[in-house]
Amino acid sequence: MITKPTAVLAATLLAIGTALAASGTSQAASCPSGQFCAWTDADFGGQRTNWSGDDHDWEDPIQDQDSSWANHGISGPGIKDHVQVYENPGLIGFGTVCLGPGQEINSNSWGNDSGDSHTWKMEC
Ligand SMILES: [Ca+2]
Repeated sequence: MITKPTAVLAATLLAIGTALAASGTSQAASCPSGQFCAWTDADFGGQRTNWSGDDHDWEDPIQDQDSSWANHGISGPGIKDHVQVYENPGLIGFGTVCLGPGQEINSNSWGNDSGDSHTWKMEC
């Protein structure tokens, strides 16, 4: 009576995990696992820059040229898995785009050509 529902639950969790893995592989943007990526053109086009950590002073070609973004960072409890981009170096000024784990933004008029720094954080 106990093992059967547990087995069903386990099977359900396994199915959810498989579905998540499947959706992960179907992401539009080409960005390495564990990294935050930004492109100079919308729709993940142009030149890509990618980071595994923070960068408080973006350089060419991505500085003030970012037009699409993807967060392929590792997610989990206690992990800084969100990415906040700022309009100025040093994580100051307005935030432009903020991405949750796995989120991809193919264009954003507010954040377009504005980024100068970013940091990984717990939430947006
Ligand atoms: Ca651009």
